[in-house]
Amino acid sequence: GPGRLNAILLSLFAFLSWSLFVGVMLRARRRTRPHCGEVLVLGCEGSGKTLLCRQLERWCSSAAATAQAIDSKTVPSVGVELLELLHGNRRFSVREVGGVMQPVWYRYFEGCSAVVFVADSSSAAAASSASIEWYNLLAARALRGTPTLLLLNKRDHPTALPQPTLQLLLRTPECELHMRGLPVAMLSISALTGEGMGSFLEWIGGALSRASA
Ligand SMILES: Nc1nc2c(ncn2[C@@H]2O[C@H](COP(=O)(O)OP(=O)(O)O)[C@@H](O)[C@H]2O)c(=O)[nH]1
Ligand SMILES: [Mg+2]
Repeated sequence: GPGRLNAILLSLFAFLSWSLFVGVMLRARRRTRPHCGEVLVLGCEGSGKTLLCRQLERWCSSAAATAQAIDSKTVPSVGVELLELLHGNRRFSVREVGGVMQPVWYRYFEGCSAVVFVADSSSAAAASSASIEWYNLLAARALRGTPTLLLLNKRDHPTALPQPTLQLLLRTPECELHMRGLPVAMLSISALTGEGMGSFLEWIGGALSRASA
């Protein structure tokens, strides 16, 4: 009868408005997810910062991580580039500051929750330049207590230096000794193939939660 039809329509209406309400709430929650901080990406020119950021963007997109290659043609970045990313339930930003801006890197120290230094490991010359900047960075007083990561990039490269040579050039064992007690870590990665990105994102997650704790 008409009573039954009314009841069906009423429950249909109730169901639709409930789903609308839930949808709006979920969306609002997503939007108001707290910002967890900023990851500062530094490194010499051509070390792979821009490609790394592109890789990060891809890993953080909803399309999830695929083994598919990304466009490796990058344009040397002048100045500063800022990315807003969402990974898991973390919203954070990534700031790339170009190698030519090295004299003003320190200006960005205060606003960041974590520092990533990208080192090109594809040649002895590149690794040596990286080593100098890396040690300057470690000496920066403003970064005391900030989680800092040394990323050995371009591990896929045909001329990538063997690990022992790299350790010698970057003096990583000494660095560990010297920096004992400081939150310094090291990871091997390829911004081109995405190798090591999982561990890198894990490190970012840990650093951001430490910073917000
Ligand atoms: N083989 C290889 N090439 C890379 C890798 N990362 C960056 N490159 C290349 O190195 C060059 C400089 O990279 P870019 O991201 O612009 O360096 P940036 O100046 O630090 O931003 C580009 O031609 C990249 O495609 C990597 O992991 N492996
Ligand atoms: Mg760049």
